[in-house]
This record gives sequence, structure tokens and C-alpha cells, in this order.
Amino acid sequence: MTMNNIEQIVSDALSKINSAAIAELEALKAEYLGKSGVITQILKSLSQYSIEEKKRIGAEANKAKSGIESALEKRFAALEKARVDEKLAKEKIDFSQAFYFPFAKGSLHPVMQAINDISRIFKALGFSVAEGPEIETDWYNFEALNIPASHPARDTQDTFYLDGMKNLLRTHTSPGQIHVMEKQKPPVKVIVPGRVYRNEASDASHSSIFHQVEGLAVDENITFADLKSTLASFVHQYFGSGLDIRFRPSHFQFTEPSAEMDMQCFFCKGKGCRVCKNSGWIETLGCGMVHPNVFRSVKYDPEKYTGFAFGMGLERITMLKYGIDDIRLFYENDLRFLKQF
Ligand code: 2NM
Repeated sequence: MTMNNIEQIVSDALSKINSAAIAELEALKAEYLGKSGVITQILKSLSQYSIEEKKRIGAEANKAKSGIESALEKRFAALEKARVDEKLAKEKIDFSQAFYFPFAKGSLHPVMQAINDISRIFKALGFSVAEGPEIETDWYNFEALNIPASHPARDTQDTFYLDGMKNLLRTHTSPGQIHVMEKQKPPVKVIVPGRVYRNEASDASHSSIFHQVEGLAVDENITFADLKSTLASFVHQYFGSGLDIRFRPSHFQFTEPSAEMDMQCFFCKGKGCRVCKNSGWIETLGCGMVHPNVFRSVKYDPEKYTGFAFGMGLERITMLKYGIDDIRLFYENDLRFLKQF
């Protein structure tokens, strides 16, 4: 066994390895390095040589062994990488093409946009946003809000009762505020947006399902001036800066005193036009100072705390803002309507 022999064996091995397919590498490894492989045989046969030759041939054979080993590893790695690269290239998606699909871009429903816009404004004024259940009991929807059993708002004409008279679909979002006050001591500043239900015939300005946002602030020393400044800030941000607001006496069971708030017509700035029916003012929302009986319902001390509350119909103010003349457009899902928002 000469150096030349071993060199020849290694150079044959390398050329076979470097042209082998991935599946052939295992066989080549066995051929050279396996139990009866060429290199293994050389190492096994060393005993027949002189000490001098053992050293020389042994060193040479070990060098050949590690050379072949590393050639096998390199070849395997290269073939494996090529295989993965090819697989990935096949799977590659050209995302620049994805946007040519004829999918229409969706958008939020105008009522949902109004909820988001109004929530953002009130959050900046320190209010949190809460939601309550749409199925309520008589207590939350009426009794706790100072609406006694004989009150006309309880008329079965208006309320959808579910099972007997126990559960009902909420007719306003105020019960959501009762839930908040039951869980939280003052100070409370919260708005509750949500869907409400009234058992009444629908027409261009009425729907049996619609949406409200109601707001509530309770603390020591809350006054009607706080109500005015909060609602003025809302009107200026949502409808337009510089619009005047005014309050007219009204009645709600859950507030005393109660008021309707008007804002100057944002369309004609008070001059009079078809939007404000020539009055220069637009009825915007109902509000008032929370009735002491409401505080008693949630075990707040009415001698210690005062609060203001307000409520508005979302479809109504969205109709005003965008000049929509029929509430039913909100529920028909006609894309020609929805696409405008
Ligand atoms: C309105 C008008 C006036 C109102 C009152 C309450 C509560 F829970 F504090 F009693 N929530 N919302 C309220 C007051 C709602 O809507 C036209």
C-alpha cells in the first residue's frame, strides 16, 4: 500500500461523491468508510507492516478517512440546500399580484364609525366606554331608572318582552350605566354605546332596532355647568367648532331637571335652511341631572353625589351629519349606500 494508492483512492472517492445524487451518498459512505469499506480495510491491514510503514500508511489512511467524511458532508449539505431552494422557489408567492384580485375593500358600517368617533372624543374627555347586555330585566331597564310600573314607557306597545314579563330587550342603553354604577363607586365617567329595541312600526325616521350612546358622570359637586361644557366640547369636535348649543326644558324619569339640547345648524350656521327646517337649530340629544332615585337604586348617597347624564340616537345624528333622509337605509345593506362611508 503506497501513498500513491491512497491518493488515488481518495481522488476517485471525491469525484464519485461530487457527482453523486443525494440518495447515493449513503452507499458511497459504506463503500469507503463502512465496516468492509476501502479505507477501513487499509486501517485493518496495518498490522502486516513494519512500525515505520504503519505510522506512515496509518496517518495517510486517517487523513483519507476524514477527507472523504468531510466531502460526504459537504455534498450532502449542498444537495439538501439545492432541494430546499427549489421547493421554496416553487412555493413562492408574488404578493404584488395579490392586490389585483377583484375583492372590494370593506369598511365599517356608518353606525359603527359613529360609535368609534364619539368614543374617541369622550375618551379624550376622561370617559371610559362600557357595554351592557341587550337582554335585560325589568329592574335594570325600568325600575332602577325611576320608571315605575305605571309609567307609559313600560307600555307593551313599546317594549319587546321575552318570557312573560321578566326579561325584555332593552329599550335604551341606560341599564348599562346602572350595571356600571353597581360595580363602581364614584367618581364615574362612562359612555355606553349599543343597540336598543322598541316595539313600534318603522318608517323613514323610526326603526324597531336602532343604536344609542348614553353618557354619565357622577362625583361630588357635579353641576349642570359640567354637563354644558362636556356637551359643547363634544358638539365642537363632532359637528364643527364654533357651533352654539342651547337647552330647552324637557322630561325624563331618570333626570331632574331634564333638557333637550339643540345645536346651531352646522349646515347653514344658524341662518336657516332645509336641514334645520329654517329654524337655525337642530335637536341633538336629551340630557339632565341624574334623579336622586336612580342613585338610591345603586346605593349611592344622593346627598353626597350629583351627576349628569345624556343620551342620543346614533342613526339620528349620523343622518343629520350626512344628510340621510331615511333610517331604513342603515339596515338594508345596499352597497350603493354603504360605499359612501
Ligand atoms: C337620556 C336623557 C337623559 C340617562 C340617564 C342615565 C342614568 F343611568 F344615569 F340614569 N343614563 N342615561 C339619560 C338622561 C339618557 O337619553 C335621551
